[in-house]
Amino acid sequence: MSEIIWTESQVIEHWPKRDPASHKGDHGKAGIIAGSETMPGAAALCAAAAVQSGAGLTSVNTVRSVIPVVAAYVPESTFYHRDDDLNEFLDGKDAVAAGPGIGRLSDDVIEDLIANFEGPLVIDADGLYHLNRHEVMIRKRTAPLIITPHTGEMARILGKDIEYVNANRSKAAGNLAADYGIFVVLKGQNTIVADPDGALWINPTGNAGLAKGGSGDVLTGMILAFLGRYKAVQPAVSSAVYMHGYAADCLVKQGEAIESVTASKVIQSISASFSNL
Ligand code: B4P
Ligand code: MG
Repeated sequence: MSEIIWTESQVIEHWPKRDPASHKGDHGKAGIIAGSETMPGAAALCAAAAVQSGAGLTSVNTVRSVIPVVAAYVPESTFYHRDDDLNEFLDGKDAVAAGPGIGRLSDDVIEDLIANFEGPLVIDADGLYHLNRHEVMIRKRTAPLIITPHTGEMARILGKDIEYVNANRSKAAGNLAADYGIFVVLKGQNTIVADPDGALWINPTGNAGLAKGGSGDVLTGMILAFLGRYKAVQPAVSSAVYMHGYAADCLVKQGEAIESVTASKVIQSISASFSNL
């Protein structure tokens, strides 16, 4: 399997310019299925990251009690209630991300998305918990599927232990991507993006300040926004991973203590890091 570092010059080369005459529909209609009563922040962070990363329209599908929390943090979002018709929510979406903070009992929605959503679909966090149940449907799916496990989640998907994944990161990501025909984002230091053809793209940015709850939700929102703005999946995903790490690196360079990096601060750093490129 070839391993290629996704560098700053590749991020710049693939960066989608914002046409001066464009309207919001040109920059991606992003759908987020996230949050639950005990995890409202996951939906808020994911939505804020998508908006900051340039998504044209960001809609959040969540439970009733979470809507005011997200609306206060991200007033640019629109909302759908989790119990309403999923097809109505999916209508017109260019890309969808599902999983952050939804709870492990919400597997029906993941099954429905894999079977029925015809655009790029990102599955993260709790959405990955029962992924293996959907193996047959994943193999049948023709639209892109991107999964974003951390080491612990990857170990569960593979039915191996964490030590195995740590010792075999490239092989684990590459084989799963090629076997299922999906994109696998294996997170951690030097996150790996494996594409369905078996190519591996290694991320050089990021720091241990990201090893804190909420960082993964931010990454999911960034990947979602980039998918809505790019034509090809791999450059979108690799560039989002790069900019997520780069935003955290910018914070530390500007004097933020590594211990004090937070997901909210990474979101605030997205704008300056885009301008730096
Ligand atoms: P969860 O409820 O799954 O919470 P989380 O996913 O860990 O939070 P979050 O979504 O913010 O972070 P994520 O890793 O997705 O935790 C449940 C359980 O899983 C916990 O018990 C936890 O200890 C365990 N667990 C979590 N991660 C584990 C791991 N790696 N190995 C074993 N067990 C684990 O996203 C974090 C983001 O930050 C990613 O983009 C990642 O690439 C980046 N990042 C993290 N550390 C980095 C580093 N050192 N350098 C560069 N980037 C880093
Ligand atoms: Mg996570």
